[in-house]
Amino acid sequence: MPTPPTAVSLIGAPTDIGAGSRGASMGPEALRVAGLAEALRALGLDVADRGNLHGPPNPWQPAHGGYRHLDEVVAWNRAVHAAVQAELALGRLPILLGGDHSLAIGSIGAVARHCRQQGRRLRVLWLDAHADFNTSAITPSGNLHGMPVAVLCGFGPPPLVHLGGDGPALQPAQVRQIGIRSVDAGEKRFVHAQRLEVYDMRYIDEMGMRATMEQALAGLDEHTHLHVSFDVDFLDPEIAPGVGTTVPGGPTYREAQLCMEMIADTGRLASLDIVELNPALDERNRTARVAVELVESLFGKSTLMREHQARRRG
Ligand code: EXY
Ligand code: MN
Ligand code: MN
Ligand code: MN
Repeated sequence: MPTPPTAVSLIGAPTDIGAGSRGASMGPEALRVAGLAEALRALGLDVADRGNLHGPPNPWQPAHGGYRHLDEVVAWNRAVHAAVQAELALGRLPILLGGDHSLAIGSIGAVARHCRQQGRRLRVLWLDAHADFNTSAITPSGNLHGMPVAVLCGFGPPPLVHLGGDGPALQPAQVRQIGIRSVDAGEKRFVHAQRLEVYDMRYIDEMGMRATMEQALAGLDEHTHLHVSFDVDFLDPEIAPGVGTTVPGGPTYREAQLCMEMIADTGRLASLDIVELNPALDERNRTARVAVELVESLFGKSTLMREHQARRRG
């Protein structure tokens, strides 16, 4: 059995700089209030909360040249990149507490650079209602939280594409997208052109979450660093109303939990983003609590019955 990670570091990035609505800046604190650190400690992990990063305020401006707040998004992502890189260098598993999903550019940029240095293979699981594969030419909004996968694959403004040094952070073949159900017209064409591996909700409905995850996780080995980018809007709005971009028809609680449990079973999880939680739109922090419960499953919390069944089977 692979060894699960034992030391994790929470990094707060309190900003909504890339989002289309305000409030994701309160995400890190809502996850803390929902008991994220305590829940992970209860699983036996060494948890360090590094506090919050700092960056520019949200000027709430319209798009220029196809992007909203590009300079500010670059500044926040530089801070995220440095913080994630520092934790990876310490041999700890970084957990980025967003903040909006544009911050995955810095987070995954640092992870990709670390993997190149260590000669490890990188697989990214993108759990999201959205493909986040827009560019300045096709975006309907200019919001950079709709573009991080494209940027990480080399399609975006140079200061973001080159945040981590040389070349794009990722190849499209390293990414698996799960839960997708809202993709813009131009974005859809670009997803096809770049041959992204997308397991959309239709696929999950027809094949089931188990078969979906078996395919998304196929080919991992002991040299693979598995990064999970968990956009909370992945979840059905019935269980997760506290996000800026709800899309009906997402995974149920149990489907999402099975997804997390199957990732945990690989023993390869090595870095994580929790993004797009918007406490201003939540109901008494219930979306934050659901996110914490699912992260517990991601780190190996399982039901007593499963252990019991395994023991009975011998
Ligand atoms: N595709 C839309 C856009 O680019 O504006 C909406 C993107 C929402 C992105 C959310 C965070 O995943
Ligand atoms: Mn997203
Ligand atoms: Mn999303
Ligand atoms: Mn580069």
